[in-house]
Amino acid sequence: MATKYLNENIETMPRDELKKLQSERLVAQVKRSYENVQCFRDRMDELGLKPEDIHGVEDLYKLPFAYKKDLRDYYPYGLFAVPMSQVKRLHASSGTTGKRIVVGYTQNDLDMWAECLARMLTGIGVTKDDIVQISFGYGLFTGGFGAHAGVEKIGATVVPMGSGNTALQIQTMIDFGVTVICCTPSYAMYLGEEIEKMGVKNQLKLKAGIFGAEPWTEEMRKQIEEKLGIKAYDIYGLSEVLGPGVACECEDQSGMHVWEDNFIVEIINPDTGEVLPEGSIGELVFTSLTKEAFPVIRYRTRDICQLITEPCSCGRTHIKMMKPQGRSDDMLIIRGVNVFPSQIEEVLLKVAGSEITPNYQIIVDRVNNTDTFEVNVEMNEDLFFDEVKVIEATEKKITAQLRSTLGLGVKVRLVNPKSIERSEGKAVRVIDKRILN
Ligand code: DLL
Repeated sequence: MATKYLNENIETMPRDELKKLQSERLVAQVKRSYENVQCFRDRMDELGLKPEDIHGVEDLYKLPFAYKKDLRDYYPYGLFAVPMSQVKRLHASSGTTGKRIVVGYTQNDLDMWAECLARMLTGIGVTKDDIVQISFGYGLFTGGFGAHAGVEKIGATVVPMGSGNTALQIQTMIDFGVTVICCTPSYAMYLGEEIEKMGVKNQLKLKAGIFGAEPWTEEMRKQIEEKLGIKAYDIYGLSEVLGPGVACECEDQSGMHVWEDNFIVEIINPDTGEVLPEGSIGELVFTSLTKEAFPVIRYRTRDICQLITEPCSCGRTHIKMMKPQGRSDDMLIIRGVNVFPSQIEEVLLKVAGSEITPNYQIIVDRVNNTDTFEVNVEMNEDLFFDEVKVIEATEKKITAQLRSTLGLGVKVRLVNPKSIERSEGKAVRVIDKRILN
């Protein structure tokens, strides 16, 4: 089958032209950010840099980094580069200390986002004759609405299902003749298992799936493809840079093309900030070239990854990123939801500070291909000697608050005082038993 492009000129643009386009856009973006974003201007000034010093991609390394913490420090709109009257949409995600981070989009940003997704959909053979079920969460999370706009752009039929209610998800796929499914890879595995249990695989019309928002392995890809009888494609993105669609797989399934007309990607040493040579493993750093409302320059993703520069069989010239291998910070991704241990600690202390000790442990595992999430917390002596129903009520109180803060189901267990193993160095707060290779 011949490769299909949504925007052939851009997707197959020779690399030297692409670099020229990036350079022009970078110069303009730096100037706009300098003029409109105080934090960026201050950092440039500190380095003695002026927008005129940036002539193109070759000067990128001179620019200051941006961090997730900045989004918290300038919460909610301090990093926006346009007046709110031009911001058409807001999305949000977890921040490092529990405070949400907020990102905004102008109409042009939303159009660019839809195009990124539409390029992927077209590239993997999705057309207006397809029926696409979106089982990413809708709402402040970027997954649902992000994918939705791409599907609408190519004129396919969108089924805006949202997450949860597995039986209804499967019934919908069968009844509506769904041909493409979008969700997290762990949820795809779960759907596959339920479909097997129900014995309804032969009633499905699925041919492809688009999965992302959390790390997954080639082994998981194989299993999902088998269980659902589809081809499974990877999609990467993060709220700060866009949402899903910053990088997308093509038919070749050999890495995700970063849409380099909209983003510059670098790999750096996470400890020193030094830019690493082609092919190295390090931290992904993105610069958005066309984003208007919320531009980021040299944004440190904390995702550890490798880029591939070899030409792709699909003919696209845009660089590919491999599956991210992990993160250089303590962010956990549980059932697609970003969770920081500090968020959990904050809730524990706030709701039950007088009944518990500050010793807790987060245990994450993957059972039947679904992430499990438990928090064990030590009671203090007073609670320990109290009635069982008081202990249960405390457990319930913590569970409810954690659920509502994280937007994620969790099992909380109050354990005996001094029963959580003490460590000699840093406290081991997180036990992540999921094995990702
Ligand atoms: O997860 C956006 C998204 C939605 C991507 C739907 C793909 C599909 P955030 O909630 O801001 O945004 O989380 C971003 O999730 O820095 C990675 O650590 C991780 N991540 C996202 N996609 C992948 C992927 C969305 N394909 C964080 N593989 C990122 C591995 C991924 N990790």
